[in-house]
Amino acid sequence: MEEGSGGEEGQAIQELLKSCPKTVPRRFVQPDGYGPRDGRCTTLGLEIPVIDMLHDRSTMLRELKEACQDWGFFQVVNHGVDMEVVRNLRTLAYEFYVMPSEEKRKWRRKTGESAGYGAFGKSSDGTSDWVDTLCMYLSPESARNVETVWPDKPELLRVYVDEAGKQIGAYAQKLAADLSESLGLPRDHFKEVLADSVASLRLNLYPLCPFADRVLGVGAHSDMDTFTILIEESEKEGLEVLKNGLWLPVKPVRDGLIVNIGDVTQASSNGKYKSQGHRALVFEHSERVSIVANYSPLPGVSICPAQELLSSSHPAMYRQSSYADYIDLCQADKSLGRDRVDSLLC
Ligand SMILES: O=C(O)CCC(=O)C(=O)O
Ligand SMILES: [Fe+2]
Repeated sequence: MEEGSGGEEGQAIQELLKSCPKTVPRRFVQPDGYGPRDGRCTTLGLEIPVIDMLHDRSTMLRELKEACQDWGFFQVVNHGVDMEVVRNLRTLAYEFYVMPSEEKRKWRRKTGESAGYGAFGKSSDGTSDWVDTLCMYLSPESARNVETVWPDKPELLRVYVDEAGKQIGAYAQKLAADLSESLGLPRDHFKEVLADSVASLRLNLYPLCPFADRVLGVGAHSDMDTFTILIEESEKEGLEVLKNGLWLPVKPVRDGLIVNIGDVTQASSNGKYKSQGHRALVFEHSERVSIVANYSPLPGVSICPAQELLSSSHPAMYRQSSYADYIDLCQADKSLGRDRVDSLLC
């Protein structure tokens, strides 16, 4: 997903719906062959792996490694995040999204920024996404934008964003260490990549969509970050993962977290772990709110394959780049789409 822009593209989807459009605005229409009905996987029984944190450590690490190599996506249960907090946050997100437009617009995303409220503008392939978002920075301390973009209504929203951010953040720390260990790296390897990491929490509302067969909530993309933790509504579909060239629906397990590996981890692991393409569908009769926590390095941090993974038979596949340069590269060339980490190939 790319940051929003002003004008029509910046108009919230909820606002657009108020004019009861009879036809779908062109900017949302997916190109031929890339629509929500195209390339869907109908193979019954194939599901992204589920990792149970209560399994014994060596089993859990092996399962983690296989999930990251084969899928780049997995669900986690018994993760330690208090799901009551998450449920309350989601309720507050729905309450925010039904507030009057003037109230929501106080927190709107400014041109060129990723934090704040509004439509997300263009997806990586240049088509607009059918999603309204509220994005808030949790860390580092200097990036926390509580006064400017964390809404003060509904009353408890800030409290729950903060608490959910802490809870999900605690699991993110464990995940970073486990990812390192599963690759045979020192447990603090990803901690170094993530040192004082940039963490954001995004509340994505996918409003009802009268044109659900032609548009996407989020177009096909990979995440540029180190990893993303997603919390979907229990058992509500919408998220799809690219598997063997086809789109496979994810069925969120009750009280689970969904993790996806980002481009930074693909580069750090020298291509062992996959930053997999994914997208989100929308529906005519069902809206949903997903909670998305992105963890990325600070802009100046260098991303490159870990030295420990390199040898004469395993030379570096990716060149070194600062994270800021990588983001600039991706934003300058939208055609990179979901394989944009390939732009760092040696
Ligand atoms: O909300 C979802 O289900 C997916 C969102 C996503 O992929 C993203 O925001 O990067
Ligand atoms: Fe994503």
